[in-house]
Amino acid sequence: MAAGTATNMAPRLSELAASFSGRLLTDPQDTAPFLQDWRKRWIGRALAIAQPDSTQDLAAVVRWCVAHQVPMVPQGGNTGLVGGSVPDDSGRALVISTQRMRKIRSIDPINNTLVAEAGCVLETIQRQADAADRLFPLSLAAEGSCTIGGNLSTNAGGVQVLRYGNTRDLCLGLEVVTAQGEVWDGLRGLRKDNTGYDLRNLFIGAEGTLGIITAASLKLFPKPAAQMTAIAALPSVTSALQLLALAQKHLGPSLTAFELFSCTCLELVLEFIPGAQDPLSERSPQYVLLETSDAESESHAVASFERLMEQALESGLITDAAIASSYAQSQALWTLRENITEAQARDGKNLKHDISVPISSIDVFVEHTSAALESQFPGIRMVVFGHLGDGNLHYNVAPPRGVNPEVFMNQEAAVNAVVYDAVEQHRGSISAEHGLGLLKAQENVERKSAVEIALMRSIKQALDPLGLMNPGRVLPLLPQPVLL
Ligand code: FAD
Ligand code: 2HG
Ligand code: ZN
Repeated sequence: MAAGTATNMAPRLSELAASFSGRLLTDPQDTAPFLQDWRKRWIGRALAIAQPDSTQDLAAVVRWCVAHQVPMVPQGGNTGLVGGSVPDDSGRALVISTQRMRKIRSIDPINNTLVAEAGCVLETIQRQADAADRLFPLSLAAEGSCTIGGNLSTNAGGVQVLRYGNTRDLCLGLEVVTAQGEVWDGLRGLRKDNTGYDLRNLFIGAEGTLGIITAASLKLFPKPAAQMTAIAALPSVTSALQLLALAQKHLGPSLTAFELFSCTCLELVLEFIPGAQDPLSERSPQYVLLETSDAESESHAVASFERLMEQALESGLITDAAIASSYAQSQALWTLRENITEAQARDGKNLKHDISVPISSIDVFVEHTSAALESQFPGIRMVVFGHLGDGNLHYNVAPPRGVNPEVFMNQEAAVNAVVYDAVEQHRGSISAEHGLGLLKAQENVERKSAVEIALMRSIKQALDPLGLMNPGRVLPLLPQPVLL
């Protein structure tokens, strides 16, 4: 069934269309992009796509869904990687897209805050902050399409968490449409507020399962005086950890990014991303892309960065390095890191594991897990990269060359068991920054304590008693009682 073709819903849809001023998409050509995720792993169906124009408009849509018991799937830029933003294939849900709610409501350079509507694209927020001589530091490869509502709902990480924290740390207040269709105005720009339970932090990272974020008050920061970017070649992940400690000693809080990627990742980018170039003369097992954002001056940035790189070379921690001497060169280095996801998508099907373990355990984790996978799945290709400074790796794996990708994908549960058992042994997390969505909801329940899951279920029950908000995401659906 294509969107909007459920005949018994047709009169109701016209009632919905009349109840709000935004757009309602029902033509299959218009709805198709909203029904498939970025990875093309999940393709669903929906009653329609509602695109409200304002908070009150969105609240009216939610109230209509409540009245008619229609499940809702909030959607921002649809760049999520865990299947949270697309409906299931029942065709019963309404996708509520924030794409028409894109206003920057205010910027306060003294309070260092910016209030944005949920559908604002991250890059637009970065630009507006920049125009006000401030920095909004959230940065990820999908920033040209993902929205702040989606970033908050997944508590996105990205490449500057090391210095500025994840999205949760960048938010001071929220406006939310509740699962009942009421508007909660929690858009406070306060750095101190101890007035009871922290509702804002419940909605952040909830992946649209508790309510719909409609606007946010975001923290701004001073712009750095100068930035330096470099890529370093290293013999091992252990050397990368030692380089991290050295960089933190030399640069302190000026170290804003510390990203690890393997030779396999680099080679994928060189193969699939036109214009990508290796700046170093020889291949190396591992690479680190590091960036410093200096508050003082360009000369201070250059001096401290060069001292660090010299010492790292002299001590043999790194075998080679290229330091960008212009913005264009810095962008070219970032291309190698930021395009790994795209290159992997072009390479074909793969299994993603967005995991975190204590930073100090990362080398042991990689060594043991890779050995276990290689022995169980000969020829498996490890595509390991990520935010080393946060203890967060994208421990992705691709089928052995020549193996039918479908056959490999059928082994997903067995591959996941190896990776997630290792994560558990290190008291790590099976989802560091992408969320649970559909992909990991069941795995999470199986690996967390009964106490923790019961607490999560009681929060869900309290805020969304009808279970209409993004059902089955974060918490798997419970079996329905059989009516005799
Ligand atoms: P969507 O994909 O539309 O939705 C994501 C989830 O949030 C869904 O569950 C949806 O229902 C819910 N949601 C969306 N909007 C709202 C709202 N207003 N209210 C309530 N719920 C809502 N993620 C990282 O953390 N770090 C990275 O470095 C990173 N890099 C990426 C690189 C690429 C190339 C791609 C494709 C993705 C990357 N991601 C990364 C994942 C993704 O971009 C983030 O999860 C992002 O935060 C999703 O934003 P979105 O607007 O696209 O949300
Ligand atoms: C990144 O860090 C993203 O580039 C995407 O989080 C990771 O493709 C992935 O698995
Ligand atoms: Zn990431």
